[in-house]
Amino acid sequence: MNKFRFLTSGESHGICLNAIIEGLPSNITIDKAFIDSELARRQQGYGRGGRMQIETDKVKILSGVRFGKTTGAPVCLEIENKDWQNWTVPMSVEPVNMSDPDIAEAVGSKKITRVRPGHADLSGAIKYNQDDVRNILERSSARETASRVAVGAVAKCLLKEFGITGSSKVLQIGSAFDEESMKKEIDTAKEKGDTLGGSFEVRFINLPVGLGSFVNWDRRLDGRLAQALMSIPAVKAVEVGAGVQAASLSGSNMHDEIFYNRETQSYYRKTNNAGGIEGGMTNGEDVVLKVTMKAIPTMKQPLMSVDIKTKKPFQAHFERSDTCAVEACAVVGEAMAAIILADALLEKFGGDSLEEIKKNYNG
Ligand code: EPS
Repeated sequence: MNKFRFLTSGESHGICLNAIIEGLPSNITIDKAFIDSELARRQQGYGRGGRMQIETDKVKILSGVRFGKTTGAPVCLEIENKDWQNWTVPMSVEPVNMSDPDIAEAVGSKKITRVRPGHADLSGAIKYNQDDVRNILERSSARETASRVAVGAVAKCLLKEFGITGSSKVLQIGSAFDEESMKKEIDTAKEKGDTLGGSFEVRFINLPVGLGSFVNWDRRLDGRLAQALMSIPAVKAVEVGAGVQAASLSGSNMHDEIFYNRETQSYYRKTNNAGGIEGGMTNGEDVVLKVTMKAIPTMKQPLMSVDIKTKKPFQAHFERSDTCAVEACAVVGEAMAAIILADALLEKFGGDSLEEIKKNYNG
């Protein structure tokens, strides 16, 4: 069982987003302002759309924290959807009176039957037996990643107690590799009603040796990180260290030679093609991950698809969207990596209070 586990709930245009975290030890300092600043980072980035102008994501901590510190009880987080005010009728939890023409119009205008290629719409509608794709996209929307960033920020509060910190940077947008040409590509895509993907790096530093394990497949840290990062909507590839380049590197070029520093009494490497993970365990070097995100499937200039009601060809549905959300995705990537590293840290040094974990860690 995961030591640090969480569940999220909430729809993109529902009342709010939630998360419950379980397994947090007591006495961890939880900084609400820090969680909010992480949520604000997720909302930023060149090429975001109209929704981000409506929302100012802020966390409400509902349980598990007292006087700024965890008590060991589950931590419940809530993020309000400001846009909910505009969706009270079409997203009503209670049944609505469809014989009222105003209500029928409000609900009908938000009904979606023109599925978007590349999104969860069609498979989701078939799987959950829905004739209104709204019931699929409300939950499959990347809005859900706001919850994950809040949970990731809590995981970072735990990691910070051990000097472990994370960061990310955008590497590529479309075919552009520097900021100016990235912005230009986003502007051009926006003009055309198109969208763009890209890639980013996530890096964590100051990790102790031995998080994760080689003894069974599901304990390998690289596998766990890859799963967590692949679970972010629109992510199509995750690489560790040299990643796909490893295919063309010979053994002597790939592997990082090992040295010993007598002063600090620790092993080190001068290169990091392993990305900080050997044998499914941290080796003490930076954990370096590269994540590739596809272009967002909601497009102003939509692709051809089929209306699931009439089965006739139609252009896919467009409400509004981001042109590019790679910068936001990088913040979500940091959060997911932080969650896995917090889980692996608790697994190795586990205890019920911060003091107990520190004792094990220092040992
Ligand atoms: C998002 C909120 C969504 C989208 C976007 C991400 O809000 P809305 O649907 O109201 O515009 O802007 O999600 C997608 C485009 C998608 O395809 O999932 C957010 O909060 O990041």
